[in-house]
Amino acid sequence: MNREILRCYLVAGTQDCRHLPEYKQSPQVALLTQLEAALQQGVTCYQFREKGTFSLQDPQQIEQLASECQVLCRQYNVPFIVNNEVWLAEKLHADGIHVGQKDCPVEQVVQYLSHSMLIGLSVNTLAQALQHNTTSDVNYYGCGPIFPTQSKSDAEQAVGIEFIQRLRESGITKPLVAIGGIKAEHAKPLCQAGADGVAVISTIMQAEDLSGTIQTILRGKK
Ligand code: TZP
Repeated sequence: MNREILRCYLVAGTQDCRHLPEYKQSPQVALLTQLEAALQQGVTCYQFREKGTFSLQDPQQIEQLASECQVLCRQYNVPFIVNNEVWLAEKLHADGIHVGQKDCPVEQVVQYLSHSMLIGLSVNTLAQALQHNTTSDVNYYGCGPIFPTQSKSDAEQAVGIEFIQRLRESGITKPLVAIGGIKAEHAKPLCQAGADGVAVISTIMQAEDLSGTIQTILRGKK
């Protein structure tokens, strides 16, 4: 896979839009508006993650929204990745699926999919990363949380920037994207430690200066 797509990776669903003015009108409009603004400013990948207390629950509404997000991503030539919901990724022919350690095992995901797509896996320990290091079924690792996060209620212990360096020093060669509590100015030290980019929810969804935030993230990787 092209590691460049991990440079500025936006993860978001309607649960991350409650502060936006459009949310009162419709959570879906709020997400689509902020996603399009972020795409215009140059995010390199988008993960549709509709999850948690304030997320949509109706599968039809979820599919409709995911499909609209996918259309936007196509317009900007940005990969559209689905979080965890293998049925949705399969149905929409997404560009990828991202799974966590507690989600469907990667081997089962591969078997379920009728066509090939990128597979991302969250890792929080070196052992987890070593497990898939030499297999081709996982295309990239999402590493973290790097710092404590407000956006995931069941997040694991924060691992710090050193985790990325440790993975590289231990021979992990797969593309790595750092996630969890990351601010724009962390992109540079994380990339210097060996990350191919950073994935964020709140830093982009709550940005006061969206353009500046995304440019700073993109400049983190030289
Ligand atoms: N996985 C690990 S941390 C996290 C996810 C989905 C949340 C990241 O959100 P934020 O707001 O960028 O800390």
